[in-house]
Order: sequence, then structure tokens, then C-alpha cells
Amino acid sequence: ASVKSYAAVDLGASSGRVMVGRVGPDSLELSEAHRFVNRPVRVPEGLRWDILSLYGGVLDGLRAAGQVDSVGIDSWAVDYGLLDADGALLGNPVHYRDPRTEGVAQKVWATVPAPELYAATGLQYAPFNTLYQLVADRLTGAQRLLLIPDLLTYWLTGEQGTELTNASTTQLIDPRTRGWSYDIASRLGIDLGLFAPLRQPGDPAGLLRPEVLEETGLTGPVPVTAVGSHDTASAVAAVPASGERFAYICTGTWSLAGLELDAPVLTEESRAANFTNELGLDGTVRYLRNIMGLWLLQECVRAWGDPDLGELLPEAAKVPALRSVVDASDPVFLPPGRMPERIAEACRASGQPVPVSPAEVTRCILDSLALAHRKAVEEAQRLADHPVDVVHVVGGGTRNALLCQLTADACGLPVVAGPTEAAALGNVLVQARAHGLVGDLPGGRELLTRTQPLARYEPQGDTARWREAQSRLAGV
Ligand code: LFR
Repeated sequence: ASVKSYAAVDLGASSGRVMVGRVGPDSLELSEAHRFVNRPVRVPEGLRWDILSLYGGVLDGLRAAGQVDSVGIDSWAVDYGLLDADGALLGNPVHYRDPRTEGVAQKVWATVPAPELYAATGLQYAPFNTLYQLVADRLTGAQRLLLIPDLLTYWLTGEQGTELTNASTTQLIDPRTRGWSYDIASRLGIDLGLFAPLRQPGDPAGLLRPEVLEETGLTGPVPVTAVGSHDTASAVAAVPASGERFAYICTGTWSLAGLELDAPVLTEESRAANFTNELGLDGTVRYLRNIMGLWLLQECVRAWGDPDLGELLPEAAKVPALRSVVDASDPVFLPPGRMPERIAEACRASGQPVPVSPAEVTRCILDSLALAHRKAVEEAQRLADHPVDVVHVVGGGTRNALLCQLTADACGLPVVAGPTEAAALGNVLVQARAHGLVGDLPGGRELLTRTQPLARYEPQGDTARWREAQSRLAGV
């Protein structure tokens, strides 16, 4: 009777899932109720999210999940839907890989110089930060902006809010006050009135509407609870670390590599190194760098006509290490399409052998990711003056043993891999905590360590060869 069930809706760039977490005083079990594809759609006006299909997937998932004590939603960050005065959605939300923000940052920096923008918001430069998207968009008729998880929450409950961890990716939040950056918004002519009031993870976000109950077969009242609605915030909440001397890498379409801090690092050096300060649970800061992640491999696999990864990865493991590497945090890899060619071009430009076979390209990608992990973990420690002795890898990449081992080798540190469904677990933990079932962040992490399967990879080989590989990319 003391076990409660929570539905965690977790939307990633390539798939969405509804997971059910069962939480007791000393137990935590996660099972999948429903998984569905997230297929962005290319229309003449650009790249769009199929938000109605995603919402349909959420409803199917809630029906499959059955009766739960609460629902929480997390997704990728920065993107939004615009509503008119009646609360109706104006068009399909634009995908952060849509090219419309090209060159927009430069225009913004002419008004607010990049160093000033960084000092005020702590956000790394990415062309898709909500701020740049807003400047690129025509907002005609828009009365309200809801970030993706907040939009789905609104459709489920009828209530509007802006959850803080995800709001911190808009580049309109001051990471010191954890409130809006009024000065930046007004200088760029952005109306903060578009945003619904801020909500904190753990806050109530309304009850499932009667129509939703009817469609999902659930019996009300079922509350929706705000969680760390940025998937990376939820994933970091589920890093099974003890103490503070750890780095994390949230792997999936992206690799988000960095540290959990209790204050932002807003120095010019940090800006130059392109580290971001996103907001996490309990006053924490996610100090990290966005690395292209398994997107590089996903796009190649798509170009090769979907070969079996189970066969490709062992072949890639046999290819000699570090023959060619690319800069996996370079925005040239952001848009979809022609990925094997773009990787070949990058290798050629830096005077390295061009990988040809899928196994060679795959090896180049995994070596490059491990190298980018190393660089981020090393630089974050230095810039934040926060040494670590372990690297936690969570998310989809934990299934890729080669990537985990290479990351340990490159960092020269042990890697603890797991949980795979970190975002969903972090989502569940915040709900459980809002209902008094688990304690603070360390308490949740301790529960994870006791209940979730984890794998450990010890560093092997000489880290000097990783340093050498790094030097090939310097100055390219
Ligand atoms: C990961 C993620 C990253 C964010 C990127 C774009 O899923 O949320 O944290 O930078 O997607 O939203």
C-alpha cells in the first residue's frame, strides 16, 4: 500500500516513451508502458515537430500505464508552441535544427554583446537557444509561449506554467537569481509577458481534464506534477553519484558532459570554452557542454539504410583506434543529412585519413565522442575548480559498451554506466518526492544506487594518445 505509481512521459528527439515508476520506501522499479517514434517533418517552410502525434502518443501511453498517482512530463529543451488569445496552438512548433536561426545570434550580439549576454544568462552559444528562435520568428498573433513539456501539460490539465529547469535554456533567465532576465529581454524587444508564470520542479501543475480521463480510461483526480521538465535536468537528477566529486555525461542524441555545481560559472574563459549554466533541482547548476552525441551515428545509420548496430559496433571495435577524429561539438554537424560525407570532409580538412566503410566511420564517431567527453570533463573541472574522480554515463549511450570504455580510456577515469532511462527515473523521483516518498537529491541518488543495475569501466591504455588526437583538432 505504501508503493505509489508515477507515469513519466519522456520525449526525446527520436522517440517518446511513457514509463511507469513504482516507488516504495526502499524500492524503485521502472517499466515501459508505451514507446512511440518522434518523427520531425520537413515541410516547405522548414523542419517541424509533429506535436499532435506526440500528444497522441502521450495519451496512448497514459492509457497503457493504467491508474497512477501522478504524471510528470520532460522533453528536449528550448523549443516551444505559440498560442493565440483563445489558447489555441498557432502552427507546429519549429524544430531546433531548423535553419531559420542562422546568423541570428550575430544580430543579437550587435545589441547585447556576447560576453554581456553570457555574464547575464550563463548560456553557451547554440544557434537554437530560445532567445535566437524568438528573434527569428514572426510572433504575429501570439499571446502565450509554452515550452514543449509545458504545452503538453497545458493540453492535459488546462493550466499554464513555465517550468524553471527548462526555462533556463531559453537564455532569458538569470542563473544567479533563478528568475527572468528583464534587462536582456527588454533590450532585445522580447515580451516576457508571453511566458506563463514560473513553476518549480515538484509544483502541482493541475489535474487531468475530464476529457483526458475519458480518453485514457483513468479515474480522476489524477494530478500532473511539474518535474525537471528539461530531460537533461531529469537525467542529472538520476545520476547515481554519491558526494560531489563526479562528472556526468547524459548520452543520447546529444552528449551533455559536465558537472553539477551550486553556483554558475560566468567567467569570460568559461564563455570562450562554450560551457553552459542550466538550472537543476534544489538550487543546482548544470555546468556542461553540448556535444553532438549519437546524432552523428544515427544520421549515418539512416544514410546507410539502417544496418544492424549489433553487427556494426563489434566491427567498429576492431578498427584501429584514433585513426581519425572530428570535433564532435562543432555546430557544422547540427543539421540533418549527408552525415558520412560531412564527417569525411572534416577528416580531410584536418589532414587525417578519411574513413570509408561504415565500420571505419562508426569508429571515427565513437573515438570523436570519447575525445569530446574527455575535453569537456577536463575543461569543466578546471573552469569550475571542481575536481572529480569518477564519470557517470547515463542515458541511451550506456547500451554502447564501446563508447563507455572509450570514454573511460579518454578521460583516464572510471566510468559508471547507468541508468539507461535516467530522464524517466529523474522524472519519477521528483514526483515521488513531491508526494513525500523520497528525500532530497542525495536520497534519491542513494535509492538509485541500491536499485538500478550499473556497469563499471576502468580506464585502459595511455591517455597520451588521446592528447595527441586532441592536438590534431586544435586550430582547425
Ligand atoms: C537533450 C537536450 C539538450 C538540449 C537539446 C536541445 O535531449 O534537451 O539538453 O540542449 O536537447 O533541446
